Amino acid sequence: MRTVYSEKHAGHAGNLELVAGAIVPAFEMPSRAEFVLARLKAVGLGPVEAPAEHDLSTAAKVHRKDFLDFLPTVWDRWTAAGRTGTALPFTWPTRGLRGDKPPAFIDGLLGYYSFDAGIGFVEGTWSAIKASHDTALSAAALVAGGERSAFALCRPPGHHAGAGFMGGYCYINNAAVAAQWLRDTGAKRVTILDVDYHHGNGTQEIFYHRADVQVINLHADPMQEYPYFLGHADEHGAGEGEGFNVNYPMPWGTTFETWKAALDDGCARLLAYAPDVVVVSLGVDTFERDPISRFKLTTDAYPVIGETIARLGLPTLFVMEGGYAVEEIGVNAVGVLTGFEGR
Ligand code: SP5
Ligand code: ZN
Repeated sequence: MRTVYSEKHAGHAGNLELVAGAIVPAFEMPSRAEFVLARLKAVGLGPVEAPAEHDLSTAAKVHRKDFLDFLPTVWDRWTAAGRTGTALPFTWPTRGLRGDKPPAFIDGLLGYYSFDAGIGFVEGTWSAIKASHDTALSAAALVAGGERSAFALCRPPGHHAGAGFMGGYCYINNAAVAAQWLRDTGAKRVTILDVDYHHGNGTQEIFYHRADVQVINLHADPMQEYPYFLGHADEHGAGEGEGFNVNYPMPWGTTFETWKAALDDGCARLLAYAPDVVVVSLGVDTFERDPISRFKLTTDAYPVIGETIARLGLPTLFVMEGGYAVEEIGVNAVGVLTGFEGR
């Protein structure tokens, strides 16, 4: 399997986040991608190539234009305000406030275009976001070009980013942009299968009213877990998208046995939809020792996930999302890929 990877992710470093009442180094850190890269080289998964540059025209079909225009300006606006360190939001337009009027100053804009504080910016953040987007599109092009599968080693991740907002370490929704591009280049139907521990709220929002992209999400129950405000079982799409969004919320402590039953059910829903291509939002924060998560999957589960996805018999694009047990992220993520390849 060919991997697309950009070293530019490394400029998105030294980020901070609020966890349990303290500001700490962000769990989403550069070493994550480096451990995955080292592991796929160690097992000889296949060639690793840099992405080509892609413009934002496909991203503009799944994200709002004003949001995409804002992202590259964050760091300049932050430094123009005399700031250093990490650009972070602290106020959001929730119920009772206006969500239709972006303010002018950077502090207000950061809140307007996000839903949480897990989206710090440093000087290299935009370049990493753009490279991650390019990585997803270049890997999608491999699949569209006839490869059975490809791996987009994206960092930062994407599935929490919605049409007009970032959040949860995510800025541009890489999997959504890839799915849109696959649609535009000939796929009639695309399924996004999101196996990250957290609900992919951004992906759900982007495609909620569409019938051409099925979205299947396996995740921790939002009654207990981040992102809290989306991901319930009764969210099944609306309008033309009715029936094409499928959620499998599961409680803290879920083991692979329960999780695998949800995956099998999701795979049956996927096959009934008969997509031309599958995009897997590949998070491995379901791992038992993930520092921010509470599922109980063990390392030997990941190859089984890969085998199960391979049995769908469809061209498959893997897009890296979460996973914060840094030492094990490589073994677990690459375990899915080698499992897919049947070795
Ligand atoms: C892509 C992705 O996996 N994003 C996840 C963002 C999660 N952000 C909120 C994390 C809340 C952590 N709370 C648990 C603290 C345990 N010490
Ligand atoms: Zn996650």
